[in-house]
Amino acid sequence: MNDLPKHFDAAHKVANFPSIKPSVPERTLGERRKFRTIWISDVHLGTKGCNHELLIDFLDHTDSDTMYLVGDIIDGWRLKKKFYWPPEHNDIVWRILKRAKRGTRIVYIPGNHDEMIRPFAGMNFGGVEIMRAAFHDTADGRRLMVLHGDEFDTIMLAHRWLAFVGDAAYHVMMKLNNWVAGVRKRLGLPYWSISKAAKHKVKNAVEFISKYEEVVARAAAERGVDGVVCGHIHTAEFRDFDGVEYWNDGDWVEGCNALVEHFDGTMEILHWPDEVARRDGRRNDATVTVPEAA
Ligand SMILES: [Mn+2]
Repeated sequence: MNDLPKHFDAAHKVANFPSIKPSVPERTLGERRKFRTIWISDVHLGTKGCNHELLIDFLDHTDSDTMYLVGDIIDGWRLKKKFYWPPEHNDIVWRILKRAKRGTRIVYIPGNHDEMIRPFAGMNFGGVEIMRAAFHDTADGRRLMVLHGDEFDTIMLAHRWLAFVGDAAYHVMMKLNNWVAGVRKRLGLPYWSISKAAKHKVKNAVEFISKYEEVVARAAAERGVDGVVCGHIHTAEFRDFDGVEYWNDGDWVEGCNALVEHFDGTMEILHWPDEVARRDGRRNDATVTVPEAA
């Protein structure tokens, strides 16, 4: 109950946008990479698992005509248990609202962790359209169904409590993940996700993911669309099921991925830690070549 004033404080800060300034200032160095569409999901704001540093970096270096927030953006399940909301999480909300203000169409499709926002489907908050699912037409005329994806998660539908147990185990793993990431950072090693590595080694998890992808693609085929974009299972992937495209935009807890559509309709999964490494590499090359040129 002592957490209530803090809840109000966060809501108050968001409501007072844009008079407030983000704690991490927007980086406006260089050109933003422009895309027709960006999809991100499974940000899990309100948890320590959220990699806000990389997400802020992503938001400051990209732009798009349309941006889909494909669910589990805010982790209401975690927030209910323990209120955790560092200033950087406000900064992410601030940047999304700022995008809407600059003219990006923002569509927010709540997931299972932010299901408390689902009843607001059809409403618009500060330029953010809340929808239960969406249909996206690509520049080259493909029609994609966009949804979070928990709808296909039979384990969650049948045994909801199991999902909560899984959620607790998952957060123990995330704590370990953060610790390893911190140590690696201090040693100057690139970001690497322990849970992502573990998930790929666990046979059942791999089988589950594979089955999930097939079920989602089949549902899309039944709807007569060319493909589907979802999130939920924290595994960025593209698969082709007899001409039906399955795209998963990944997450910002483990992989730190975004799905983008270029202006010609080509789609690409961006692995942001790699993009940052490439950018830093180029920057180092530039500082090396300057004295040679002079
Ligand atoms: Mn989910």
